Amino acid sequence: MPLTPVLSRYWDDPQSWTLDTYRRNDGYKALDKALAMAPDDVIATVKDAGLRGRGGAGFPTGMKWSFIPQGPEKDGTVKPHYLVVNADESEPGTCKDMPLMLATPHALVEGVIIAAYAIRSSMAFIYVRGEVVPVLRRLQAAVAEAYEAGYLGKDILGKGFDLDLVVHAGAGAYICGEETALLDSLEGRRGQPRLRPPFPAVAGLYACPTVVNNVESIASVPAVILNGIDWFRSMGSEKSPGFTLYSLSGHVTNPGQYEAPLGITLRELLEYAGGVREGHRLKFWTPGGSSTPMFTDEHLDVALDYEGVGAAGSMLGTKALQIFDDTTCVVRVVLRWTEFYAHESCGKCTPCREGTYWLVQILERLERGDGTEDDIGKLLDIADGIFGKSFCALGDGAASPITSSIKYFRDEYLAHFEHGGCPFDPHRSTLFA
Ligand code: L3W
Ligand code: SF4
Repeated sequence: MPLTPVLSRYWDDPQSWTLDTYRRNDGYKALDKALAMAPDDVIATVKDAGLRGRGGAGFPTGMKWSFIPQGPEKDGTVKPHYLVVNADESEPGTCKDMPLMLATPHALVEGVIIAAYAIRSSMAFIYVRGEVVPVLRRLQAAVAEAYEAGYLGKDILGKGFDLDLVVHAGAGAYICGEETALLDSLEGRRGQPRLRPPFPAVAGLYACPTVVNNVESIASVPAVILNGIDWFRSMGSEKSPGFTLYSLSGHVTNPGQYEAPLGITLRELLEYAGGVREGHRLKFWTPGGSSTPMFTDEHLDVALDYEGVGAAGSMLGTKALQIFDDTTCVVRVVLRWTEFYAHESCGKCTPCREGTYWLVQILERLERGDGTEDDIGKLLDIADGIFGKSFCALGDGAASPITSSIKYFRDEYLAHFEHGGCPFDPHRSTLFA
């Protein structure tokens, strides 16, 4: 399957982040086209194209937009609508939105204006992870350029549409990538998930109808509007159409972003990326970041779309393909991920708050060689107590590496206490090396 650079096509252009370069590459032509359409027709185009959310869940973008109520509420009041871009990318392995915003921030800004027009919103926010200061600066500069050029503000391009766009820096909590925690944080409160339903489309920011979309989803909208439904559907599959960014990291010769139709396989992507690093073989990998159950070399030919990965027992997630070769201790990797989830757990619900703490304790003792065979059962019990019983998806994400690693690498867990420590430690046995 060939690569299909759309979002990443101009990333290597000099000054790719400036308005001048973006416009030279057809930037803001989609906005012209969209503003000549009725808002509902823009929604219908995105819906019929089949664009699905790129933030992890794959929810149909056009459908989400169509949930925004039109007209007055039952009591006759008209509430404002908000568009919020989730740019709080922080899942281990997930690294597509930051390069996109660094290289072509105007693709996101143009997508925001089109999406806001479609949902009849005159106020939009980009909630960006605060630690990534260069991205924040690029976005702020792009937004300032867009105001200057008349793409933002009052009466955009003389079409009578008004929009203000605020770039908001988060304070660096993974949980603020969960859409309702993000909204709480944006409102100035501590970022903790809210009960859903109501979904943000009904009661989101300041209890008003709100669309929350991922960066890549929104940045894909201009290309969909400009090139049309058939073009978008000429890539990918019936249920997972289009192109997307796959991020390859870890033990791969050329890590980076590879933009391809949905449904490409890891085997094909590895050919573009120069394969697993020389002299080693693939041991395990994640299809969509650390929250998605891991795969092994048995899954090299799984179609990397929502259906293919789901049928193979995982989730496409953020398409963050973390590659681990045969020198890697799976217990150590799972321990590191679990430490991340324990640290980032917001503490609101007991299964996740307590469960992730205990998972770390058990994994630590297994890793240093002080565990017992019972510990594997305990890990599975605790993961079972978290999965599907936590308040938000962070809990499920924390349980997934535990269950999937034990499913594929139980022997390696056993080896840790049979050999009194990590078999990959060069000072110990080299059983699995
Ligand atoms: C209105 C309904 N809206 C669903 C909306 C909902 C949301 C979207 C998807 O988690 C996953 C998670 C992570 N009326 C609706 C409705 N919606 N039903 O659709 O909702 P949902 O609940 O399926 O997922 P989610 O809460 O958005 C996202 C996984 O992604 N993930 C996370 C990666 C982390 C990052 C990052 O670092 N930035 O993306 C990776 O796999 O585990 O399963 O908008 O409102 N009836
Ligand atoms: Fe907070 Fe974890 Fe519960 Fe989510 S699952 S609400 S992060 S404690």
